[in-house]
Amino acid sequence: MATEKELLKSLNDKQKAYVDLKLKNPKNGEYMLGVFHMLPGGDLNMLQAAAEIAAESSTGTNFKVQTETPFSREMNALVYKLDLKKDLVWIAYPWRLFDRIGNVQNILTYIVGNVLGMKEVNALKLLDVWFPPAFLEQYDGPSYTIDDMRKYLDVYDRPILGTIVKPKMGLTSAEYAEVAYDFWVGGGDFVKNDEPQADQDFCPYDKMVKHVKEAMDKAVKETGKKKVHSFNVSASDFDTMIKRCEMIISAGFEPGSFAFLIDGITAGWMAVQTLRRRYPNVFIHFHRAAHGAFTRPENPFGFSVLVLSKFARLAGASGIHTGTAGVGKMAGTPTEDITAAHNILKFVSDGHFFNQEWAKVPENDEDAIKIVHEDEAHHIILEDDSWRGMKKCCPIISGGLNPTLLKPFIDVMGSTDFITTMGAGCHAHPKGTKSGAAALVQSCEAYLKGISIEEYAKTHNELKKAIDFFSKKKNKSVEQAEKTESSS
Ligand code: CAP
Ligand code: MG
Ligand code: MG
Repeated sequence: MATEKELLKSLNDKQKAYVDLKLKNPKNGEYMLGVFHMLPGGDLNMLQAAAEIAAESSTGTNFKVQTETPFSREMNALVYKLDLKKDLVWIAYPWRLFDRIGNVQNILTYIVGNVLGMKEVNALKLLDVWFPPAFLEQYDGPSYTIDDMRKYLDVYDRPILGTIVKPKMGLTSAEYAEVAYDFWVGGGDFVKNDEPQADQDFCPYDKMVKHVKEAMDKAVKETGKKKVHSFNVSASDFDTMIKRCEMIISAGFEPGSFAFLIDGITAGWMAVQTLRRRYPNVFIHFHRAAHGAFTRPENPFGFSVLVLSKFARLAGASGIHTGTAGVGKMAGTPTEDITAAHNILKFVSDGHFFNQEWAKVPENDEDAIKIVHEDEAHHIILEDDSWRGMKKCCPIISGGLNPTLLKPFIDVMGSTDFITTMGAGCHAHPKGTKSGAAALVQSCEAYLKGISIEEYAKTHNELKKAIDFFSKKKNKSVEQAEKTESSS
């Protein structure tokens, strides 16, 4: 294996300008940092390929150009570390490169844009990122958080229990609202549209909103409990997205009783940040459909669930789906999904390569440091009421969960500070949605009492039926996947 010295000697003039393996203190505040798994393409070695990536993701192109200036060179991204055994590359990005009004779309266009298509690499996956404190100040971060939702629902010290209405599509607006009503009266807190819900002729958006309002009013009256509905406001264009938001607000939902769901990958980061900036008092629910194209472990190009989740917090999502750590139906591993969940929840947390502080906490501020390290505060309010930290973004845990899997997931997560949304896990219950919701509530009660669900099911029939049904009929495709995984 070539030494760093030999690798350095192999660089051409242009590549040399994008490498500094002696970069003093990359965490000096000038750089956003990234770590990639990378395999060089063509006949390039690791350092040559990494330099090409740093060039393309900052100021360069495939040749050194005559039009460079001393200042443009200061904006060069720099390869500052290599791990040749693990095929890892560390790159420092002068963050003045980025759109200064806090623009996530712009950053991703640089660091996982063209570079994913370059012939100079045979693999390029962004595994972790680090944001310097002053950089964080440019970004909104979440405004309305799960803490606000807990206050509204009066639900503490347990997950917020939710569902996705199923079938995924095909119900009329009245039928849709009926399912939501059944879940709420069954004891559930939170109902979401599924990620493709929009304005379909069999379920017109305005009628869906109207029927959900009636269903919610009825459920709140009957249960005496507040309820929340997360409406998918993703649309073909911003005007339509905003129109849908305004339709919900003018339908008379009280603040706190509704969230805006956005398909952040397919609708885009501009949509996420538009919603955050226009509706700071609404829970912005980031659904990540299509993230697998970038994040699946077997995909050599893209970025990790951790990276996606950190940028979602930066963009101001109140919550994002972070995966069930292999407990549910989607591909995902505990390390990846749980690291992501902790990184968006906590104030200070370890990533795969970086320990991220989501705030500028001056060394001498003993009180602030005490709050941060003691109660994992997610924001510090200064005397002048300005934020000095980025609030939490909550994990939304979905994908193939059912009441028998709630505790196994909590055990892996190590916290109940999340929203869970179970679709089939509720509506496939042999006794229907209301019982499915009751079974979810009972499985949560059992957890909180420290009783096994089997024990609790002896006196809770809906849970018993759920255990009989879901334990036996484990999702065939998951079983198959597990079999192939274990045999490979
Ligand atoms: C779950 C779900 C969610 C996925 C998203 C679905 O339904 O509504 O969109 O969970 O995956 O459409 O599959 P089920 P993730 O509860 O019936 O599985 O949370 O991993 O982003
Ligand atoms: Mg700020
Ligand atoms: Mg869905």
